[in-house]
Amino acid sequence: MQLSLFTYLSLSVAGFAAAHSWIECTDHDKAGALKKMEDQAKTDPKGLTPFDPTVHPELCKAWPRAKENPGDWAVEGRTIAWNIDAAVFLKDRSACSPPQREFKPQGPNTPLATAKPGGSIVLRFGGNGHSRGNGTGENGLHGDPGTVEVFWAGKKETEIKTIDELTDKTSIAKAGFSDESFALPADPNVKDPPGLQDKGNWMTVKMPANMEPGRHMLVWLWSFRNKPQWSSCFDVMIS
Ligand SMILES: [Cu+2]
Repeated sequence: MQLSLFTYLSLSVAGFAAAHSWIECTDHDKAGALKKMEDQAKTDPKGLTPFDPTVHPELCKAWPRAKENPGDWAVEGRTIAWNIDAAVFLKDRSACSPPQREFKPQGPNTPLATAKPGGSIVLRFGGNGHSRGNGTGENGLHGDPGTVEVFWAGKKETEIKTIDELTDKTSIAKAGFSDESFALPADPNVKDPPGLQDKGNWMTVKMPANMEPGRHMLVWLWSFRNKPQWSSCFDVMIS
């Protein structure tokens, strides 16, 4: 089972349909990152030496489960990122990757996000070359970059365990994958890497006003080709 999942993931990541993304930060300084990215775009409009938020951990104030600071992007893509489509193929309906399936206290270098009820957090994930539809269509061709959605079980210290719990009832926020994306170059006809650089993608999520103080588990889901594809799991401490 492990071997076949690994094989499936390897094929999926190595193949031309390798659309993948995961949450790398749960409280990101989007304004600070945009300033750096826009400054860089002025001197390099083709985006040949793009600003990459993954090498600026100082812009991140809170972290998802099992994330190291700063962490290894290539390793995280195989461990933290959860390939729901591949798992479903193998009859595994887990909502989270193995290292994100339970809450473990996070150290001072990777604290949880904090918010007030009704307040917002800014999630950051990599567009990873897919913000203009590269690899998100049928058979790995160009398509709609899809949607991102966040789910909450409705109570503190309560886990969402399976994808069957990712429903309209548990959804607290939904947006387009590229709604808050900063991609270079500005020319929308450039749809593919290496010409397209899109490491700066965000999703601003408003916490439900009825969240009680305490730790709340949330699931982020990226869907394209009209089905769930990738998820990340994290916690928010409500004050
Ligand atoms: Cu990808």
